[in-house]
Amino acid sequence: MNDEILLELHDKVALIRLNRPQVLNALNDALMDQLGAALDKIEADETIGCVVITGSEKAFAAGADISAMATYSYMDAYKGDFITRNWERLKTFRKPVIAAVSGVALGGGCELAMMCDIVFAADNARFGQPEVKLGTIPGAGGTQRLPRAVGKTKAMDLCLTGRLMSADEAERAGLVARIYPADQLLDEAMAAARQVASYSLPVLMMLKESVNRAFEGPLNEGLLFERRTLHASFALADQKEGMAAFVEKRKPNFTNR
Ligand code: DAK
Repeated sequence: MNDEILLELHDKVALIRLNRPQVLNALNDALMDQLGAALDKIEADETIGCVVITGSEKAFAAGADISAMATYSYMDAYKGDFITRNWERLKTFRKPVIAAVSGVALGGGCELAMMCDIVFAADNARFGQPEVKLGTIPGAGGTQRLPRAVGKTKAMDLCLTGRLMSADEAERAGLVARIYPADQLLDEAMAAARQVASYSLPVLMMLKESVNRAFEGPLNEGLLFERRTLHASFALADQKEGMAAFVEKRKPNFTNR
């Protein structure tokens, strides 16, 4: 089997590189299977606190592999649970994930970036949902996550025209958290991931779960979930340690308990 992704462990940070450069990291079943397997491994590894997913300088991912799906029938896609079964793994992954996007993030590539928790972009990055040009629609969350990220009118503009959006526009619209020169992007994403991973892992997981509630339910339910999760955090040894360290003017030593 080819290495459709490359997994590197750097202390508390896992770096996943999408690795199909000959097709601009177009996403096929094998790549998504390997991504899911890597996420399983990282989830089970207590020492890892944050993940960075990146592509090449030219492409984060140019979308689902068009040649692989071009001749699919409805039944092939439906019965095979096309892409869905292996894409869902990222959605259920509980540790923080940073997408470091350089070059194109189109179609499924943009959808993959949006499934991550934070998106950093290189100044050469371009985002889009050009499926309309292929006679189909975004199918891995694009019609749902893009409006939540950039608002309805810009999401409609991007999906209905298939045009691409620059890193600057994506940052202004709220899809991208930070922009860096392309040659600094990965270093900056790894530095942010190291910072995140230095905190208590159960707190990071609680935080991620709570922020995600903002996208998945009504405000009152989200606020209640947040409040109860805050209360639960007071059961953690890491909460005692974090607050004691502040009072004693020293660095906290979190134990993920
Ligand atoms: N699939 C397969 N191959 C691709 C590809 C893709 N998405 N994108 C690029 N490639 C290949 C090209 O065919 C070319 O291969 P060779 O000709 O060298 O063999 C190689 O990568 C380099 O591409 P170009 O020569 O085109 O490079 P350029 O710099 O000229 O252009 C480009 C870069 C990104 C503008 C262009 O390649 C492009 O427009 N690519 C297609 C972008 C696109 O339409 N993406 C959306 C794909 S549809 C689902 C979930 C998700 C999806 C579907 C279903 N379910 C849950 C059911 C997602 C759908 C999509 O993403």
